[in-house]
Amino acid sequence: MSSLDSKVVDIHTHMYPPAYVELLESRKTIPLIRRFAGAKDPRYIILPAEAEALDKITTSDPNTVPTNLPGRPVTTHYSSLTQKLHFMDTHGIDISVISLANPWLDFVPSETAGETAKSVNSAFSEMCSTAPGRLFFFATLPLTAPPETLLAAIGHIKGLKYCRGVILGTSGLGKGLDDAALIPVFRALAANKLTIFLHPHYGLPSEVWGPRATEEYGHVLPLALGFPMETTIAVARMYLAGVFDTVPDLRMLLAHSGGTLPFLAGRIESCIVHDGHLVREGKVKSTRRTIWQVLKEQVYLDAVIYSDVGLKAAIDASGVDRLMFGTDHPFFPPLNSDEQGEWESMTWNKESVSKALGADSEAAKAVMGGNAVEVLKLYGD
Ligand code: 5CU
Repeated sequence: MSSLDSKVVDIHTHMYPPAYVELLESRKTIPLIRRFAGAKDPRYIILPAEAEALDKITTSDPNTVPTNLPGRPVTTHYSSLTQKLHFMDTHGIDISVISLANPWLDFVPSETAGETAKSVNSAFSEMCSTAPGRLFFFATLPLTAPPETLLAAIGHIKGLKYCRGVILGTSGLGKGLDDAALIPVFRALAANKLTIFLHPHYGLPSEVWGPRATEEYGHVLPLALGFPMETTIAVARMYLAGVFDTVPDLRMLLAHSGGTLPFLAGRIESCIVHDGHLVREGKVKSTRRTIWQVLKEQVYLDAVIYSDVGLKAAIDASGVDRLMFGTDHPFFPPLNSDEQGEWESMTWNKESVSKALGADSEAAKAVMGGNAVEVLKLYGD
């Protein structure tokens, strides 16, 4: 294990409690988990393009075993705590802040969302208590539930010892994160010092990828481009709606180094300052906080960007004290080597930190874990 001042912390790492897997297995529409004859692992199917591929298989000859199964394999890495700890040990990770993966509880009916959230969050709490000091978690909110149930869920998680925030998608209550109806939720999270880990799921509409994407380009376009654009758009909308000023104590950790925000913040600023409509409405005052300021005051970025080029942009935008290492485990397993060994998806991100900041520099240590320990208070057992 590393010494106290140089812990390695993975803040972007997902777990699927068994009850959540059962829920997905019981479903007929995405998101769902489905077994296919002849395939070793069940498949987790979540993206609209994968649903199309699933439809094709369902309507094809049942005696033909499909070569290209939709979705991704559900390996033991999804639900096994032993496996998570093994992954951490293999890669020298001291602490993981685990979270449910997309699409969380976005599909759960309103009537059962509150109870489902309670059971998922209790399962996370229980998992963390079995490895004290090594596991903390971001809880899940029942966004489809009535407002009072949603606020009660925050009351529940704030009392959970290992909970450090919530993982949130971009759909909010159905109208996105610039929806005024979400302000009480943001206020309650901020008041309880619960950081929002903002994570994409919905990407961009399938038409954007063109007619060749499903057959020929795998998951590359929705994952590499759709996810980051979704995050970028969600945060830009929050900024334009004044959410960060309305809830100044709100703290958000953005997945995938903030999507493309570090790269596009300048363009967003220029478009605001040159927008005649906004200027006439008095929304471009000299006292306003720029998006650059918000990035440095209320936003943290993960370091899941796989290259020092993107990482340097993220550091320039938010500051080296606001970047936090992550792996995205159990996604992106190695395809040509043993899954129990090293994962490139981990080593690429780690090497990017060394390349951007110098191996073993104080700044690199901060990004690899020090920032997360301090910001998310990952101490005590
Ligand atoms: O491979 C994928 O689809 C994903 C996903 O759905 N969520 C995530 O966090 N990473 C990769």
